Amino acid sequence: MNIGIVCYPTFGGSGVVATELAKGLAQRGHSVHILSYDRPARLDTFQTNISYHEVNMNTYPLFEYPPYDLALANQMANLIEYEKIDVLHVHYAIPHATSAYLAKQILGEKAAHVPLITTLHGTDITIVGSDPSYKSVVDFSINQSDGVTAVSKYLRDETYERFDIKKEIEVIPNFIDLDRFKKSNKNHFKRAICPNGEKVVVHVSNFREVKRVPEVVTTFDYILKNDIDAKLLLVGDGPDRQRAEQRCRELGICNHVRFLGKQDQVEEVLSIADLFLIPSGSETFGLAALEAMSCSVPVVSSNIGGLPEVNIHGETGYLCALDDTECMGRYSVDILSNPKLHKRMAKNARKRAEQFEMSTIIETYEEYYEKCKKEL
Ligand code: GMT
Repeated sequence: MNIGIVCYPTFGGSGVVATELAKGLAQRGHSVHILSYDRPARLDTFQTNISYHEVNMNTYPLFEYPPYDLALANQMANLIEYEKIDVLHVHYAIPHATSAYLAKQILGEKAAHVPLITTLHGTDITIVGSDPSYKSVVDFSINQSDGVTAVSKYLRDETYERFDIKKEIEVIPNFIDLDRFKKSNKNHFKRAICPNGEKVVVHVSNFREVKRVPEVVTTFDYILKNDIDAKLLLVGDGPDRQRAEQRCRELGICNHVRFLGKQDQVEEVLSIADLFLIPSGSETFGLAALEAMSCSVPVVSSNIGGLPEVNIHGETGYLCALDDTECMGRYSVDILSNPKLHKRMAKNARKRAEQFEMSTIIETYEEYYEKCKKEL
């Protein structure tokens, strides 16, 4: 098939999933065209059957807000007309599903055979999409899609709850490359960071408020106060970094915390991790948790959103009520101080990750594309 994939280029989950899907489809012989305003972070190597199309936007003095949605729709129409794509798959509803609808309207009959598939990822529904300033447009655009998928059961149910959706939403979960995300020997790295054999606690995110990074620091402080010699590695960057740094200073634990910034090879950091913390206030799936689990790292998380569909309480880690840093701290101490428990959970975490194996989920997308094409 000739497939158009539209996504955000950032380190955020939807861009990562879209790019990994594009790479997986290309490896299976499809031609893939990626459309975005910048090169996606995970599109880091040349692949013969992937073409990247950057959305060109000429600004004009009149525009206080350059109309990206229109430039995107224009380029989507070109993709359908000249690259002859068979399927247009957009990741994140805003504005991608709306621009895609417009592109199809522009082409009329010429685009009638091309299904528009929208994959919902999270904040496009739970936060931004539900904002009254976008809600009607999101509602309309989802209903105009020929196929709609959500990355978890939670997100599917939440979408039905918040919007007036007449379409059937198919749950196709996020996936993981088990060969890339596996525990590998990084002893030199571990020795450099933890010269005294300290335990390693890791958090990876885009440091948005919803990720509760200061709470990661508070939980880590509980771990230290309970006599666990440990280091906290924080991977990523974003709006809450300063608040997290401030929390370290207030607690006087800055010498135990390393801010590593954005990293391309997260699996290397995860390879030396003993525990992964993800106390998010909203999380429709939690791809970061799945990446950690695939590297055999037990997870302590909040019990909200799609996280319980990934992290199984008492098996792959523990779940705590939102904002309960004491509960997260207690469970973290349990795991870090009990080698037998740690070993069992690490093994279970990897086993659980195997259920989200990449090629199986990519096949599910292929079947879904075929189904949507047939139904047109
Ligand atoms: O988490 C973010 O801030 C990024 C966001 C995105 O849309 O790029 O991630 C969402 O999609 C990911 C991939 O499907 C999910 O794993 C994340 O749980 C979800 N984030 C939220 O719901 C906050």
